Amino acid sequence: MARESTSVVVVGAGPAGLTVGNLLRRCGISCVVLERQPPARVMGRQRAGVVEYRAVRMFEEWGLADRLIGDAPSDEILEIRVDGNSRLLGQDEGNASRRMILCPQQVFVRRSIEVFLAEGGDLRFEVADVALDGLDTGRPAVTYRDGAGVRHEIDCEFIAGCDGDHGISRASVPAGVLSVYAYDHGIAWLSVLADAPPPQHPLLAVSPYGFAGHFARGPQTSRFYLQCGLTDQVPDWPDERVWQQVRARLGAADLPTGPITDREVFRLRSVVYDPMAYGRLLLLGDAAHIIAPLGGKGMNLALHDAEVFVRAIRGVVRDGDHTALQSYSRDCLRRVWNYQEFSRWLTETLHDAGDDSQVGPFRRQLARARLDRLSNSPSAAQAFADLLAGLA
Ligand code: RFL
Repeated sequence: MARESTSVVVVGAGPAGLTVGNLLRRCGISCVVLERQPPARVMGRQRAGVVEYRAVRMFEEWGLADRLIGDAPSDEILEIRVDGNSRLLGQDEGNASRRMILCPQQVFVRRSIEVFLAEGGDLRFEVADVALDGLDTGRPAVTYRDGAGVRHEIDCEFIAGCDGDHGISRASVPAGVLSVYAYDHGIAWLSVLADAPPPQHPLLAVSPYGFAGHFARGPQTSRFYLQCGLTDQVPDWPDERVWQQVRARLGAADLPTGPITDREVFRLRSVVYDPMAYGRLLLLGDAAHIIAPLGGKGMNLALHDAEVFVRAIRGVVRDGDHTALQSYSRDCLRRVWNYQEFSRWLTETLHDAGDDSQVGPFRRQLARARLDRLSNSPSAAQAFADLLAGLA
């Protein structure tokens, strides 16, 4: 057994873990990042596509914005299309600086890894059998087996559990410690990745056939989301049906199509674990909460948790001040619940306003009134833009 020691062991090299690693290095605090997958797998995962304005400002403050998201295209306009009629949100002066950075998650992750390694960061891929010990003691430890089968033990002051929804970190917390708030939205989506031109602006569409979304994932790559039946499976959605429904729901009969490279069906769900900590283990990102995709907040919450975590650890390690550590969970959860509410509001509005077979005509009209308010009331539009930017 190889034994070593560091200040923080970070479990998982997704957006949360890599951001923790990069910010800790800027504070001069030692850390080791452990990742179960090989580099190609981690850098190839196509998921989120938008870095919110709040996170852009955060990276600017840490001197990392140029290297992580500097040349990514940006947009300050969101299009909501209702029955084929376009409404552009965020055009007025006040919002122009609050741009959304259109940076695919895999690009953000690749750049985060490059920055971390270039600055001498310790990132170990393909670790197996990760286990966390002594979480309720002052000196916890993480054990794992490397690619050659050698067992390692790293003792540390803190563990950052950044290993996603199915990781080992949250599973290491004794039963009954965490309260679980789970919600099934009763909605399923087909997610399609295609080599097809991206939309002019991020696009959300309401139609009698159900919700559709169209987002950029690269210069010639698009992600489409289509509301589908709760029991649908991927084989229910051959290419022809996908494109027919995309065109009908977007009200764009001549929308260019392209080869579909990935397709999956999933149910919209939201979960929050409280508190986001147990002893010396702190949970971050998807390990602590899952949020429904509308609003684009999953990756952005992971980035927020990472900064709150690093400021808390810096307080303890550099200044012996435990104040921020004690309020870590509370500080993160305030934003988590704020975004859960925003995401739920947007999910309900965009689905209820379209196909009313589930919710009935009264709820459909309410949802349409909310969408009208976004177009007609500058203060409602401003509140929406603030939430989208992460400033509310
Ligand atoms: P991640 O990205 O899941 O990273 C966790 C990492 O931990 C590793 N791991 C382990 N490593 C060591 N030992 C173990 N025992 C381990 N177990 C797991 C994993 O290999 C992985 O590398 O979590 P993190 O960092 O918290 O980041 C969260 C975000 O990835 C997630 O919230 C977003 O992708 C959610 N999401 C979206 N978020 C947005 O903000 N905007 C979007 O438009 C958006 N679209 C999406 C999404 C998520 C999706 N899926 C499938 C989950 C679209 C999709 C399709």
